[in-house]
Amino acid sequence: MRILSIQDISCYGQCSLTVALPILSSLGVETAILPTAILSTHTAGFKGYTFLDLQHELPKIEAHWNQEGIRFDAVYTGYLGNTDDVQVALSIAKGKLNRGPLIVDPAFGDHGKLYPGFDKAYVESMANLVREADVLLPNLTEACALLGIPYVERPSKEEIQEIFAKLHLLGVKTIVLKGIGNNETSTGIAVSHNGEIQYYSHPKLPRDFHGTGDVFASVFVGGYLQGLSPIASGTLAADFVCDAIKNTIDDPAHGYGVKFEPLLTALGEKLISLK
Ligand code: PXL
Repeated sequence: MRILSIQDISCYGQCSLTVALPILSSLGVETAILPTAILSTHTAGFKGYTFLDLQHELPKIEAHWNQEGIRFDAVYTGYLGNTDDVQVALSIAKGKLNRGPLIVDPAFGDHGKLYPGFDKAYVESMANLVREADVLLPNLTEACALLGIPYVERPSKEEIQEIFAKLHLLGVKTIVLKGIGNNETSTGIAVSHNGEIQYYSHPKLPRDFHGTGDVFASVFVGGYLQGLSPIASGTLAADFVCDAIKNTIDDPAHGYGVKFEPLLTALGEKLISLK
């Protein structure tokens, strides 16, 4: 199992590739990277971050890999940076390098808002990538934005079914929707796969952290590519995010991400017990 993850590198701040690499390694998945941009930090809660766009480098890396006959068993994309980066990622993910599924975490917004620097054009370019995806991992903000419908914070079961139906019409086979059943004390996921919708809910912890979407996506990708079903992969990922938040919640100095590292050995063992 050798995959390619296409995302930015946020040098400091526990998100995107600095989260994906340790998690996927601990789940036994060899992961090559294609960084779309290098930022000094992530864009939430830091001011004056730097941003170096690497889009022009990516086709050169792709050409070299093709010359070497390198192939991947899946591509997993996350935060990409700008519309051109999405275009380049799309052409690479659908090109010769990838002989497996494309797993897309849209990673452009949360809580009804787009992340800084993103606009309607970015969402539309991400919709083009989503049309090619086999597995999609949106939160409710991203699902609604991709469909061009108003954000619903607490959708009914009927509204969830409608969101899934419309996303499937774009061409996606498997969808894991995050932030479902959200209330004061619990939250969860809904998974739509093979004509069936399954739910998993878990306690909601009283503090929000940045980067948990990337932690979720990375654990999901590792579990899924190691043979777990979509709902089992989503459950593994949701439980891991909860454990990582519990491990961080009492540390007031640690607000930029979650302290997931001490939990990685147990995560690897849990995957083995589930296989
Ligand atoms: O966690 C997603 C993410 C990744 N990379 C960068 C970000 C964010 C979310 O804001 O800013 C640079």
